[in-house]
Amino acid sequence: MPDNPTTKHARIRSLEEYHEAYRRSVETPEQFWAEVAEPFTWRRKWTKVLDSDMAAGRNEWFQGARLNITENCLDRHLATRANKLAIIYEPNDPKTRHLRLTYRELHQEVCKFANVLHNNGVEKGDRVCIYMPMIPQLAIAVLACARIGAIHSVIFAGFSATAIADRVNDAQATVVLTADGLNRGAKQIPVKRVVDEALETCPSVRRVIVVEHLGWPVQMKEGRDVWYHEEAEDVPKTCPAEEMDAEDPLFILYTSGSTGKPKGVVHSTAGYMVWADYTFRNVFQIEENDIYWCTADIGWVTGHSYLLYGPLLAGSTSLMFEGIPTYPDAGRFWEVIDKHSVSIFYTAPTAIRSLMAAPLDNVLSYSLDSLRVLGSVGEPINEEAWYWYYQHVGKERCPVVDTWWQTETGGIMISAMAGITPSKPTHAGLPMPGVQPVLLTQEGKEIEGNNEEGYLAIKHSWPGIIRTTYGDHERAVQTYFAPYKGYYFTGDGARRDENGLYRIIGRVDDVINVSGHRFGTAEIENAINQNQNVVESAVVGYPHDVKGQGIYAYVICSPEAANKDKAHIEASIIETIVAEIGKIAKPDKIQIVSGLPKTRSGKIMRRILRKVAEGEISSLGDTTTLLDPAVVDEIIEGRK
Ligand code: 6R9
Repeated sequence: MPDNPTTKHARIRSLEEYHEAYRRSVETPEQFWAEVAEPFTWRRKWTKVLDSDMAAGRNEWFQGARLNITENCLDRHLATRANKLAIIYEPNDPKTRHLRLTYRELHQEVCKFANVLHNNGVEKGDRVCIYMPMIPQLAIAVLACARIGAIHSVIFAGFSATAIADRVNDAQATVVLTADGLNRGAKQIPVKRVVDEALETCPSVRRVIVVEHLGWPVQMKEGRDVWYHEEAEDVPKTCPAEEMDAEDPLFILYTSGSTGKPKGVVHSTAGYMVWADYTFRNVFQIEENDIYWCTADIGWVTGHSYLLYGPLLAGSTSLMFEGIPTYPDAGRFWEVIDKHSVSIFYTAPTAIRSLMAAPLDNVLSYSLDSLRVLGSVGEPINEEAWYWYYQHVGKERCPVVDTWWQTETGGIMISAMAGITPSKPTHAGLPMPGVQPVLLTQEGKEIEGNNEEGYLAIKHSWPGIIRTTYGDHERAVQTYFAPYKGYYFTGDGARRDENGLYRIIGRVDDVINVSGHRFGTAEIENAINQNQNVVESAVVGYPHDVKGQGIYAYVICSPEAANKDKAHIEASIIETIVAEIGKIAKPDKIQIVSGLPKTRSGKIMRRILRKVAEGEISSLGDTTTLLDPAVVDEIIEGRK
């Protein structure tokens, strides 16, 4: 048996080992991470493990090191795992054949795609936006960018043309990768057409490479658009990996914050790699023969770290699913698990809740014997969903890991390690080694002891920490590092129980989490305000049975709209939001109001709007400071 480099990686196998690793990671972080990083393939080793100034938002890990992440995801495994499956692709339609790619095949496909990118003028440091369905070419395209040192920015293929244009322009991308169309359940979506519309306002883009998926006719713009399969005809199956600096950006991923404009979260190469790999192997307690399935789309950070990079770095088999949980029926997830003998399953509470609503037979008619570990991510998991997942999917045999983290953290921060550290319903649990969570008062004082609640912040740098927001470092500083000096501020509130386990309560800022997707209330308001009928709007979240949070929009219409039919106005507002952001941001409720509760200084009192949306009208609190307290009565009256 040839020496397998990845078996040397630090792996925690007992609670004692966890405590020991945690202690070392806090007492001697540089030594700890140097040991963890040792077994990767480095072109050159680092000169300094960590150089960090949290207050300035400056975090550099493995300074001076040179590497390429795809050599660690692919080349490194060829000696021992060339014929092992790297990716299993399960298509939207169960009647369509699935596809499997071994590590050798994936390596070749990535090299080919990288050569196509090269031939189309893509160079190290260029930004490439990717708007593609969940098909193997998406994974291949992302890795191909990393192979040649281009910075990938994946845009979830549910975003609208306007949302694509915002992201492409912010990143100043020169190349866009897309497909002719995509399948989502019973629907088919002409993806290329959406890109065409977006690119009308994106002067930086000079090339679009189109992957054929549905075989649909598409319009190809002369001089700009090329078909991938034509470009790939004669390219070599090997491609040397570009040597990158540890801190060279690997990708940009746009995410919503409390301000109107989504920001481009930037992750770097070495730190992200070490973090994605370490957390993946330890949280899921990966074994060589696991078949691992993360249901997230690669358009979100979970897809980046735990569908693509984490599993491939660890040499695992990762399943990639094009479809949705309820197509052709609510048994699809369970059917796929049985079909491919999935042993580790990682999904979002919203998916669990939507499947709980279906008759239990949908899950009971599958054996699910292959399952060993269950994971949850994206939003707090309520107790009912936790137990349903544990009992009916895991058959009370599989530990549930509730993984708390964020786009900005690069990888899992607080979570049980399957079967090793405690897993308690609705609690994420203990921090990963290297993560030092604290609870802060609003004024920024650390709250000591257990059974306490506060603002969740992180005290020390960790390898996967956000490096900057693309093109605007000051914004990163203001958002994450300035609110509480010396800490990374998460925007979440949390509680620490009597045993020191963390429970995430939810956002403490103006971010709402709808089906595990983040939106800024201001972002949705900006979209609504584009509608010609609208003068002003205020958006809040409210508890929703399936989505976790629903979107409730209060809208003031223009005098000209007064005579229009309300249903017509609402439909038109929804249309605007779908065009500005995408279907995923559609409000659940729209209430047309004549005024909004404002303080004398003109600030909207969202607290009141939230209470009304939640139906808690008996506890509105003090409304006497309002400019016009009467609007509150009107809002209560017209409540949806
Ligand atoms: C990975 C991801 C981040 C926000 C985060 C928090 C919420 C994520 C959670 C969770 C409770 C969990 N969140 N995981 N809340 N328990 N296990 O989702 O990243 O899209 O950036 O969202 O999601 O509020 O701040 P992202």
